[in-house]
Amino acid sequence: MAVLDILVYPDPRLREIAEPVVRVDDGILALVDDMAETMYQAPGIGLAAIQVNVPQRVIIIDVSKDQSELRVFINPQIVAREGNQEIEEGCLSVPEVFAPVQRSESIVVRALNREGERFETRAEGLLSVCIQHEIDHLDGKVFVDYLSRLKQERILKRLQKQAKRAVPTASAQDAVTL
Ligand code: GNR
Ligand code: NI
Repeated sequence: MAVLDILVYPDPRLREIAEPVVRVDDGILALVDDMAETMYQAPGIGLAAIQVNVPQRVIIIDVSKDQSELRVFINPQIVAREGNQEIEEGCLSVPEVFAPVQRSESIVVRALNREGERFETRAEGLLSVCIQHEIDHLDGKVFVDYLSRLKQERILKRLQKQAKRAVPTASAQDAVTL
């Protein structure tokens, strides 16, 4: 098991469309384990493989209070949706930024589990939001895409400042003085 690096917006690799998993093999299971360790230590309630630079259609979610209900969705598809809800979203790839986003209230998801078997489940509330947020990642989308251009520009500026704070390397300093 390993904690993986999480790509940070606006990294262009977050714009890739993830490929369907062809076979749920040991490599995919090892990826799921590493993703879980990465999500729990962040800490976050969801993670898409693309966020750790693996462009495959794998997402994990745990919305429990005590990190006891890991859910794994491989090749997830939303097959039904109903209603609307808006909650304040955050993203491990957009650190320290939170904003309300409109999503479907209740969804039905079809996916493969860790055994490679097909299953279907209904989700509402936070779980439903999280699944929609993660599937967006697989399609190269980030929650800030739903915000106004003004908010997107503010977020980009904030992340640029954060990056300078976090990594005061020679190259980052050069970029400022150019
Ligand atoms: O940790 C996360 N919290 C969260 C809160 C509200 C709506 C969605 C999320 S998902 C996010 C983890 C993440 O970035 N997943 O891609
Ligand atoms: Ni996210």
